[in-house]
Amino acid sequence: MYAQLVKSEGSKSRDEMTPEEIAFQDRIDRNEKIEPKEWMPEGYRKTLIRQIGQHAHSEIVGQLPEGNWITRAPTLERKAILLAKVQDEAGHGLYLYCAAETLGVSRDELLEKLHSGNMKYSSIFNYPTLTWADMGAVGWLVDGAAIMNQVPLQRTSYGPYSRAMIRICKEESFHQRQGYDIMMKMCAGTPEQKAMAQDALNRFWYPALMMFGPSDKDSVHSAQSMAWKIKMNTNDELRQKFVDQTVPQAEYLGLTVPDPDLKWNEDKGGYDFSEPDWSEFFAVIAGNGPCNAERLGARVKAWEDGAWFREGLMAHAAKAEDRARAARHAAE
Ligand code: BYC
Repeated sequence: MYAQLVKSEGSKSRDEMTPEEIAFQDRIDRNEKIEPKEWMPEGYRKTLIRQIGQHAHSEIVGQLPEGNWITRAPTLERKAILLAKVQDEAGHGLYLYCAAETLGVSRDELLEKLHSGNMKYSSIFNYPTLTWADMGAVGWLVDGAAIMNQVPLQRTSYGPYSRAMIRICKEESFHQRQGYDIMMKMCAGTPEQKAMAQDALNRFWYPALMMFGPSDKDSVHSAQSMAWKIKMNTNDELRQKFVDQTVPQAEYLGLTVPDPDLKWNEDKGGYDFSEPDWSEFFAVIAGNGPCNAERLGARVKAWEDGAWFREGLMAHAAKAEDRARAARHAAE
């Protein structure tokens, strides 16, 4: 698959590379990590800023659909767990913004691009969370898909990104398990609770499949990103692994995956399944999903509401700096 992609989309061949680019590619091929101050092709730096930045934004925007349920969690224990999960996501966003900053872009620049609609975040967060069962489905499916994508990224070629992913993946597995635990409780509950769990699966199944990005034939960046080991797998490879892992989990819950064409394929050793509606995916990433305006509006409002605090911090830092300078002069 990788060879096919490289061929069809043509990342640079060795003949087209400069000596510096060849030396860089050789380091990647030897699985050496690239560190911030080292030489890198401009395209590598830009691709990383795009992917890490989008990933950071996804974590921060991803807090919103779940944050919505903190005040309505059914028990004190569920509330504490959900609160911890949503806080973890803020932490993930911050590690990732820091990793992006090592590439020479500031957090403010990245946020400005998010707020002006010039940078994306994961399509999944543009869907509403309508019931408590959605907290189960989000943890089980959305965090499950995120882990499937992020575990290989622990081996990504850029050192700061790879190290951030190691820590994030540890926390993501707790997130996935808490979601599945909610689903188990709902499915062992009343018929109404089980119906809520089924409804949540029905609504989140295809949006979760879309998280892996467009099918390989429509993926613009995969070939070059895989040659640079910024991405370790194609979108379709990870989507297939996710389906193969998740279907038995749905069966264990006694739920039905909303795909009449889902069928085990003995020859390929995996499930055949229906593709998501790609026109819906492209509409969502173009800004026209069910909750795009609400999500972006919430982030812009949070940024504007926090202006007084950022200004206060800067004023405090400037005063502290002035005092330190005066103390240094007095000591001389
Ligand atoms: N949503 O050439 P392609 C999480 C864009 S959430 C929006 O295949 P690439 C979490 C893509 O950016 C998960 N946009 O792109 C869980 C490109 O547009 P641009 C966040 C998408 O980059 C719970 C265009 O489509 N994870 O962690 O090679 C709570 C063509 O696509 C999506 C990451 O970000 C999408 N689903 O592959 C809180 C993981 N898919 O940029 C948080 C790191 C594609 O040219 N990212 N697009 O305008 C990746 O692994 C890759 O960037 C992707 C896409 C697999 C997502």
